[in-house]
Amino acid sequence: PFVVEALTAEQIKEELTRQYPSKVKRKRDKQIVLNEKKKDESGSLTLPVINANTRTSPGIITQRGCTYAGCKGVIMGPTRDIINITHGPIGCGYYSWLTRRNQTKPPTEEHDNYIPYSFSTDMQDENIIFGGEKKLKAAIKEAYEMFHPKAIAVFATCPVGLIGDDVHQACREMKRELVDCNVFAFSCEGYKGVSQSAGHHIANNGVFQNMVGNQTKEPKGKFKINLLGEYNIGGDAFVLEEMFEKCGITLLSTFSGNSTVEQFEQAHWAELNCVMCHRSINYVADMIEKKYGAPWIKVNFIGAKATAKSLRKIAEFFNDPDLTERVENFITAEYPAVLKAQAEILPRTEGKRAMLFVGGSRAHSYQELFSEIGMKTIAAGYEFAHRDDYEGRKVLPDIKVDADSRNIEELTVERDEELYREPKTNADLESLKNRDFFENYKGMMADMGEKAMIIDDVSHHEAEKLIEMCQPDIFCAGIKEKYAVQKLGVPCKQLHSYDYGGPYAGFQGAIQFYSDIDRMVNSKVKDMIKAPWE
Ligand code: CFM
Ligand code: HCA
Repeated sequence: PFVVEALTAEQIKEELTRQYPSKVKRKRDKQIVLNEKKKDESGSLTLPVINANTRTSPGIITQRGCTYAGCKGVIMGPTRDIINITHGPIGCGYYSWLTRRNQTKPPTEEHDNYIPYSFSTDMQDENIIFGGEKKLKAAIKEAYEMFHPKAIAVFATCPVGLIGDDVHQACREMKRELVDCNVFAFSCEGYKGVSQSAGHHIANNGVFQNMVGNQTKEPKGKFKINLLGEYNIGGDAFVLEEMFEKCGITLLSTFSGNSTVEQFEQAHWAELNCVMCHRSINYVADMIEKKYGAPWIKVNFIGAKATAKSLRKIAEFFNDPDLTERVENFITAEYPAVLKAQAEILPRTEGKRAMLFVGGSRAHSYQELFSEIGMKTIAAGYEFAHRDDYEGRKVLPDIKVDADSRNIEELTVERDEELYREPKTNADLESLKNRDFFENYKGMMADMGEKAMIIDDVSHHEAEKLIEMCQPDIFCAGIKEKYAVQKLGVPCKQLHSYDYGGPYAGFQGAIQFYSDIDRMVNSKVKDMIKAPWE
């Protein structure tokens, strides 16, 4: 009944894949599931199994990006004072230049800001035929001589992998030559893996291996944390930085919104890691825990309730009366404005229905913001998440602190298998018990309604069908979907870039989001115009 009156959820699911060839249909059927929660014999809840993080069938129009995008764009993109050089033809560097809305602070005496620049080796035919390592080394040298950065990172694109340039060797040589500059490379060729997700893993391994731990002097401050998986889209991280400061929490580093080399290098001094976007950064959280001992908790600063809960979780971890008081004071000061905004907006938004098809994290985290203004998410899915983002993590992985980014596909599969394994040994059970206090990472399914539709790697065709059949009040996606959705008469909110709006994090961000959504779902403009093709 929450989908459409006339069709059952099962019928809608059938309709989405009806036109596919049988092999594709069989595959898609495992990636489109109705959220049916069942109790097993022991009384514990079981969730449906979803097929995720598998290759998109050729011919399907997917929302996904490539491994280079995940490494260079997502994880390393928001860093301020690393010179990020794309080793490849100019298009890869050009089209990843300032396309994600991660904001940064302007340059200071201590920290340069290279965000406005696009660095590329601009490979030509000659480099493809005779090799591009010489050109890469010259580019590193040129960048160093012009800017004297603390670090230079090199990103391999598809042709680099195909012709076999050794980017790591080139960087090792340049690091020796340049002495006071950290130079390292990522084998993040676009074709590796099945989506941008492989790029996150490669980037995490590289940051951990080349930067984390380099600062041997303990930084000052009380209640030291890192914020992992926050990329400062639309200024979100600025809101959170201010929030932590007001609460007396020392933020050592953010991975990687508005971040600096210095922040990465001191991250191992944190007492607690707070993970926002689990999908993109969980590898760093696990590696820090394993090597340096600091535990991690899942936090969410999207949504007012979630913000209050996450702040309290941090205070609970440190268990200090002063900190608890400051956190409570902060919540008390900020919450009335949130409640006021909700009371004003809710009568206009209550009962409206949303669909969220975004990335590997926001399709879940934004559902709570919608629910705060009475809106229900009737269908959702990630572009490139793994099973744990849907079903939750079952055990702690016994990970190797392994930075060999060349075996990334194998590593990722191995790790995923470990995460969904049912706890078997005493050590598994023990580690889960310890985790209970932190509320182990739970995925999207546990929070979604009965029989809500969950679709991994939704295709353009399926999205269009869903909209036609269900007529949601709002569809959340990215720039590639936006105008196709709007042509179908449904407003589309971009949850990647926030449609040039935001910030949406924390209490102030929640208020901003309620008001933007209210404006969109209650707009009368569609009734006033007729499309030229009608
Ligand atoms: Fe994490 Fe992200 Fe997301 Fe992501 Fe992305 Fe992004 Fe996203 Mo676009 S890191 S998974 S790879 S929250 S760039 S800031 S908006 S798809 S949902
Ligand atoms: C990426 C970046 C992206 C794309 C957004 C979009 C982002 O996947 O490489 O499709 O609108 O957030 O900028 O996810």
